[in-house]
Amino acid sequence: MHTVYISFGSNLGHRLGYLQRAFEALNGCALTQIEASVILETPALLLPNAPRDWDKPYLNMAVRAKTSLQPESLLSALKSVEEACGRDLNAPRWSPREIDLDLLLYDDVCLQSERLILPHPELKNRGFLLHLLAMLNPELKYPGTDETFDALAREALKTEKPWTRTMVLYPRFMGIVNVTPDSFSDGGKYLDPDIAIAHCRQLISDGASILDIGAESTRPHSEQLRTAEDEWERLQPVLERLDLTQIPVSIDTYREEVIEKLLSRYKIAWINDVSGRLSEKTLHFIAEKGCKICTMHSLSVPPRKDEITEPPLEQTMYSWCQQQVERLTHCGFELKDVILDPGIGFGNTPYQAGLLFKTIAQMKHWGCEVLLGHSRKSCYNALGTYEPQERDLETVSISLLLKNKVDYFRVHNVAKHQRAFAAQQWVESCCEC
Ligand code: A4P
Ligand code: MG
Repeated sequence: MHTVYISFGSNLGHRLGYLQRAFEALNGCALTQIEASVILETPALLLPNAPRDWDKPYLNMAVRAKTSLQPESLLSALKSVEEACGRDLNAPRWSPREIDLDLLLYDDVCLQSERLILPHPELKNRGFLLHLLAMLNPELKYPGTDETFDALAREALKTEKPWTRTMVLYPRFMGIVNVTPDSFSDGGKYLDPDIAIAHCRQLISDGASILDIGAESTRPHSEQLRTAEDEWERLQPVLERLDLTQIPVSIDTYREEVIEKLLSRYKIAWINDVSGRLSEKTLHFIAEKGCKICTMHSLSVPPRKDEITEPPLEQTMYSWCQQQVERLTHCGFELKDVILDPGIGFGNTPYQAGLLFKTIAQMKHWGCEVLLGHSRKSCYNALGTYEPQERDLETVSISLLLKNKVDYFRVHNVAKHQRAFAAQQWVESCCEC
């Protein structure tokens, strides 16, 4: 087996989504024991006289991995993943791209063939690449020399540091967009469609993998919208202005009329059903449209204090998952298109939330993905008397604790999550190998 370092770059479309897609295509196929660095956002390096609209910031990342492929075969594997991700391999040099995969190092091989140069010829000219490799292994030596990446990165970055923030590839964050007057933490802030759109763009730029747009608050005691028409009137102006081919969007709704209209007109990635009780007809329709379903455990919507799951909670959740999986697969969903959500604060007490956090890993047993919606919830009142918008610290710390047990964290503050996860990822991926 050979040790390789590969750089990933994207500056077109949903950049984080492309990095994730390429990573998944390589993991377990061309590459094994793959470890990702943090992701940096860097200004585009351009050739002189490049068109101005090529000046789009990149997300750049490096991975360390093992491979049994020879260098040229590995290069071919990288090229086919680029193509599968939609990159036009004939586009001009250094033009914006969905994904760029470059082989930086292959053991300590130095070679120059018609197709391949090792180490990558630009490696020493790119401060951000030296920095990423130094973060993965400061003691690694540039092939054929005694120079460490620690020394190379320090020298290259003496005068400038071309990035301002970092993020991580995983877990995935679902950014919350409440187009409502009365949501518990940000009600009224994004009711204006233009402000809602700006918030959507900000969440994607902060590192969200998907947005969850909702037009009706389901906080305790919230007033439910009177008609599907009211809900539609809030959703439509936002959806009209978003480029849904670039941004994966989930809609938080359980009104069947709204779902019917939505999926007939727009490319929606998920329906987020907090009732968990859609009719079979609607479920069949969602599955036929190739849309995923997120189903949440809830005894009532909005949650009522007197409707609480009786002990034992674990047994209730087990039976509910079993029943949902049976029903949803019967209605045409594949398990990969079902996301289970325990519904923190819906039919469970703050004390039971503790148990749900502790046992959520068991939900993975069903072969579906798992989503946790714990952001700023009132269960954190068990720890203090903070206003909802002050509960990000508690939210982030629970997310960190559960990062290997949950696929999606549905959160208000994606930027703070990315900062915290990047710090952990740096240390976890750093080693001397
Ligand atoms: N090739 C030779 N050696 C290698 C290698 N070690 N790894 C040949 C990968 N490819 C190698 O590359 C063109 C040809 O180089 C390949 O077909 C292969 O036979 P490409 O990736 O298809 O095209 P490219 O990316 O446009 O060209 P190149 O020369 O690889 O450019 P770079 O170095 O990838 O630069 N700004 C920021 N902030 N972040 C970036 O990641 N990237 C670029 C592209 C420009 N500006 C950037 C960034
Ligand atoms: Mg390249």
